[in-house]
Parts: sequence; C-alpha cells; structure tokens
Amino acid sequence: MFYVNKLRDICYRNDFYLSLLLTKDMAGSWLGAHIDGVLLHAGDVRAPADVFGDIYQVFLILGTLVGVVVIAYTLYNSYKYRAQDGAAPESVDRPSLGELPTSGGGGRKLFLSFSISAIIVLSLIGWTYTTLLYVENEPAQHEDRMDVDVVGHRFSWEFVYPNGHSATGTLRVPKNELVQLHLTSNDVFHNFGVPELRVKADAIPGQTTTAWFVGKETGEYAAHCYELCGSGHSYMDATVVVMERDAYREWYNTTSGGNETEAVKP
Ligand SMILES: [Cu+2]
Repeated sequence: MFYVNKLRDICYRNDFYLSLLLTKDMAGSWLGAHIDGVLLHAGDVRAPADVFGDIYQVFLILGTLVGVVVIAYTLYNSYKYRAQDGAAPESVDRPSLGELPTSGGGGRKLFLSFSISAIIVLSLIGWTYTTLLYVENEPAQHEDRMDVDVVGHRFSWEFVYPNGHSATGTLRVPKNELVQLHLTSNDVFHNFGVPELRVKADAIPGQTTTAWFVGKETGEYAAHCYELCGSGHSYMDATVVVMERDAYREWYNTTSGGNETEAVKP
C-alpha cells in the first residue's frame, strides 16, 4: 500500500509540473486520463479491506508494545523488590489512603503514565474516527464507480445492474473498481455481508442502505445473510465474482434487462 500511495503522489506531482507546461485543455485531458489510469486501473482505490487492515495492524502493534512494556516493568519490579533474607525493611514515608504523594518520584511517574496513556488513547480514537469517515464518504467523492442494487428475498439475494439486468445468487464486478451497493429488502430484515471484502450492511424493507467495496484480486468471494430471517436463513448465500475488467465488460455487454439465476456454490 505504501508503494502504491507513493506512486500516486509521484503521479500527482508530475501532473502538476506538466500542467504548467501544457495548455489548460491539453493538461486537463492528459490529467484526466492519467488519474483515471492510476486510480482505477492500478487498483489504487483504497478499499475498506485496506482501511480495516491498517486499523487492525496499528492496534495489534500498539497493543503488543503496551503489553510488553507492562509485563517487563512488572517483572523488573517484582525482581527488584523481592523479599530478601536478613534485609531490614526500608523506612519510607508512604502516603496514607486518600492522600496524594507529596514528594519523591511516585507522583511524577503516575502523572507521566496517565498523560502518555491519555495521549495514546485519544490519538487512537481520533485517527480511527477520521479513517472510518473515509469509508463512510469515499463513494460520494468518487464519480467513476459502479452502482448495484441488492435486494434481499426470503431466501436469496438479487442483484440489479445499471442496465436493468438482474441476477440471483451471483454478483459480478470488475477488478479494482469501486462498487457501490444500494441495499433493500422485499420482505423482512436481512443483512448482506462479504467477510473477505470487509463489507456488511442491513437490507431493510422500505429503506435503502449503502455499502461499498473494491475487489482487488480476481476470484470468488462468499456472501451470506447475517440477520436471522427465517427457516432458510442459513442457506441465504451468494457469490461475488471479481473479474478482469475486459472479461467483465464482455460479460456485461451480453446482459439485458432479463433475470438470470446462477447456482450458488455451497
Ligand atoms: Cu436473510
């Protein structure tokens, strides 16, 4: 991800320098084609899966670090202050219950550890919140995306493409393209989720909810219903097929307004 971001930075910078040299129109069209190329064809749309991966990694690393420091410090102190035969008990002016320590390093240490913990926790909350705002807002900023309606039925998933073509059980999408889902239900509450693509949203009758994802690798991804919706709930599965862009376009051009049912792989 780092290298992809770096690549995008470099491309943007070059776009900027180039636009100084070319006329406005020439620069505009070159820039448009180029950004398209970078954002869509190189798979540079930051997917929710990447965002959640980053959050997981940061929490894992920080959690491990804090754990190591706390355990090491505990072990160090238990060794340092271990009971020793024959040693006279140290006379220390300890604060009594309810009294703040007035002298010595104890108070400073306490204050320091509280401050560091507060800074870490508050920055984590801030960072996670702003990162999740990206997941919330990105599709609105991104004009070049694919919109699909997802309708929950007892007990199947129906996908309706922009040309009116509807398919039951299989959703085909092109690789590296932002796929915006508009979910609703025909009967009861359902919940559409594709664990591997880190996408999950309610499908509620009379309402439309949205969710989005980017398939970065071609292949088949299992989708399930995550809301207990009746006796067939556990069979309410679907497959998301991420295809190469050309293969997808070829397939999409053969579709019309008809309904097609593809068997769901168990
Ligand atoms: Cu369901």
